[in-house]
Amino acid sequence: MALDRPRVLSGIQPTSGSFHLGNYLGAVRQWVAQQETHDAFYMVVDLHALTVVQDAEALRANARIAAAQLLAAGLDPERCTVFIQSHVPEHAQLAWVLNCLTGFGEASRMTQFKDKSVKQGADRTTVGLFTYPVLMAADILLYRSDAVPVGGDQRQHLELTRVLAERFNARYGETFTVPDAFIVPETARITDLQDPSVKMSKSASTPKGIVNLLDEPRSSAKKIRSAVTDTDTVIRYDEEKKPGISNLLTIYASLADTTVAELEQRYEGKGYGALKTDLADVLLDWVTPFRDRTREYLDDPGTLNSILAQGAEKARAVAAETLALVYERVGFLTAKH
Ligand code: AQP
Repeated sequence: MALDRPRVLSGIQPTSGSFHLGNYLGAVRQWVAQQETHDAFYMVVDLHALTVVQDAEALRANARIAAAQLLAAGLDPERCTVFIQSHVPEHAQLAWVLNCLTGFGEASRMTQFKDKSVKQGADRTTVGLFTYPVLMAADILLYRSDAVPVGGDQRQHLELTRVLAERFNARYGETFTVPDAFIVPETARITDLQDPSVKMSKSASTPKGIVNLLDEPRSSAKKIRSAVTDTDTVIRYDEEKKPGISNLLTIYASLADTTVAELEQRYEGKGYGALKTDLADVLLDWVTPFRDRTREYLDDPGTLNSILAQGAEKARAVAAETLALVYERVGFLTAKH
């Protein structure tokens, strides 16, 4: 990996057995593209997953399944670094330092926390969920990432990361790179197939509203065919008036590597049924080999383990260097003192 390339880092939670279409189109697809142009670090964020109750065996299994899906999606360990967050202890160590730099009010304003904690109730909401964005800032700043490819729901967390980097730099001297969010506007928010006013999400979507990549492909195709649209008949992108059709056009354009404008032209005079049937087929053709490749990685734990061990080693080399500098800057006793 060329050293002069800008650096990217991003992560995905192993909170359910399968990624969904929003995770793939909003984030992972960009990761695959950026391994060609960037010095790229991608991780399965199991520390973040612990912010909600997890069964230990299920979490372990899901971390492997998540890593296998990243490889199946096209991440190549020769071109990027793929690792498991808990294999690099520096994430939690830097998070503590950043926690002590974050205002309580500042953290309280994170909308994702507010939404989730209201839904769960105060007693079931962990302090870990509250400080989740600070851990995310640590993830990013440890690698001095220039850019962070994420879906639109992470924009506020990225803003906090930038604020913390600038605050640390101002207080202790230039240490962190202030990263930019890399959000592809077209796919920043894939919506629920049954309620296109909300984002597709593993915690909030109904089973019919979410396409899980590892589900039986025919059942996913069926979900596309029964997606909620509107009473109009024209196939046109209009997020406000036609959110359901617009979501399907976004998914279609992205999976088929074409543009929404081209699809609008192609489907002029045709009904919603034709668009849905064709998109269901496109999804089927993409997701079937994806599932097979994921299965192959899971059936070969030796290879998967060795990819993740190598990834952790490469990640730690970078993370340890940053943490050592941070410890020195904040005034901890080190071997030098
Ligand atoms: N619907 C979406 N559209 C576009 N991007 C999305 N992402 C998630 N949902 C959409 C992006 O996927 C990446 C990994 O997400 P995550 O594992 O951190 O989980 P998340 O964002 O918490 O995903 P969910 O499904 O929304 O989980 P819950 O319901 O638990 O909150 C991120 O880059 C995210 O932006």
